[in-house]
Formats: sequence, structure tokens, C-alpha cells
Amino acid sequence: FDSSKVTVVFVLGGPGAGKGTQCGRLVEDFGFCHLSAGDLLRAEQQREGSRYGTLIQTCIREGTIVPMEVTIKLLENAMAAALQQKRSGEGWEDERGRFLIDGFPRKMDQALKFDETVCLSSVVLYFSTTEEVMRKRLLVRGQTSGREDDNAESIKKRFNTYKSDTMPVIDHYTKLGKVAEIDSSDSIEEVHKLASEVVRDALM
Ligand code: UP5
Ligand code: MG
Repeated sequence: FDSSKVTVVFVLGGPGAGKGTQCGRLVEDFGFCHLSAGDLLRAEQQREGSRYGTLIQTCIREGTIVPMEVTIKLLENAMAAALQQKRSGEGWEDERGRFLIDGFPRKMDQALKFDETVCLSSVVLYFSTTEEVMRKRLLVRGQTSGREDDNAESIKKRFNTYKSDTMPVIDHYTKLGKVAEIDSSDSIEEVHKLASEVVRDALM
């Protein structure tokens, strides 16, 4: 697809920081297409005949990063499909495709590759809060989510990967002046107010 026709916002933050929740709210406000890298990987893991099912399952349980080729391909396909769908609808002509890419890039190699081969992001939303807050949220969700990584052991591993692999990505985009940090410790409603202000200022 034509990368000059899309606007991309990366959404980062630790496990359980509230990325998915806030993306849902921003979709309602601004009509983004929300693509969660984690959700795409979980869907691929379930897909009959996928070559990557076992690999993805192991990475997710261990809190490690799936090789970037797999995730970037899934994102590219999902972006192309969304654009195709939009184009076949009304009013596409002068409207850009706006994407919230949630939970990606979470390692430097992915960030550099996506920026080089897919497109550059306009802004990076960084939802930050303490590990204590995140752990509590994930353990509560784990009671019903069925997610294989919402347990104490996997959560610890996810925090470690976040610190070693994802913080350098946030530092990288901070140096490029792209990061808007949003404290996500407060209620969903309060965090949403902050996030929508940032998006309005950055894109609208
Ligand atoms: N909640 C949310 N906001 C709240 C608030 N303000 N107050 C109170 N509660 C709040 O929220 C988590 C829980 O907290 C929910 O129950 C929510 O109601 C509540 P959510 O919005 O789901 O948080 P989110 O940040 O999206 O947490 P998630 O668990 O999805 O984060 P992860 O980044 O860990 O998960 P993701 O799905 O992105 O990735 C999973 C795994 O996939 C990774 O560990 C990795 O193995 C793999 N992966 C890759 O390999 N490559 C990638 O590029 C991406 C993922
Ligand atoms: Mg999520």
C-alpha cells in the first residue's frame, strides 16, 4: 500500500498499562483502525495451518518477542486489508487511513525495520504506570481472560522483556521527539481524557 496515504500512531507501555483499553476509546473518538500486535499474533497462533503457532505460543508464554518478520507481516497484511475495506466504502478519496498500532514496536529491530520498510509513525503514545499497578490489573484480568500469559510467572517475564527490549524503543523515539507520555495510573476515564487531548494536538 501507499505509505503516504496513512497516518500511524504507535501505542506503547508495559504489560497491563491499558494500551488496548485506551485504543478502544480513541477509536470511538477519532475513527482509527486499531491493530494490536498481540491480538494479531494470538489470532495467527489459533489459525489452522499456521507455521508459527507453536513459536508464537512459546514466546507469549515466556514473555519474549516473536521474530519481527512474523509480526511485521501480520501488521502489513492487516493494514492493507483495512485500507482495502475503507477504499471500497464511501468517502475514501481524500481521507487518510489512520492506524493505532498497539503493543508494537517493542524491540529495536522491529522499530527500525517497520520505519524503513512500512512507514513512519506520526506520534508515539506511551502509557506509563508502576509495575505494581500493572501486575494488579493483569492478575485481575487473568481470572477471566484465558490469556496464557496472565499469570504471576509470565507477568514477571513480560516485565523483564519490557525493561530490556521495549524501554530502548521508547528512549529511541523520545530522542526523535515523537513520544507523548501519558500517566495511566488513574481511572480509565481520566487516562482517556489525557490521551484524547494528546491525539487531538498531534493529529487534528
Ligand atoms: N485496565 C485498563 N486500564 C485501566 C485503568 N485505567 N484502571 C483500572 N483498570 C484498567 O488492560 C489490562 C487490564 O487492566 C484490563 O483488564 C483492563 O480492563 C484494566 P489492557 O488495556 O488490556 O492493557 P494492555 O496494556 O493492552 O495490556 P496487555 O496485557 O495487552 O499488554 P502486553 O503488552 O503485555 O500484551 P500484548 O498483547 O501486546 O503482547 C502479548 C505478547 O505478544 C508479548 O508478551 C509478546 O510475547 C508478544 N508480542 C510480540 O512478540 N511482538 C509484538 O510486537 C507484540 C507482542
Ligand atoms: Mg493489549
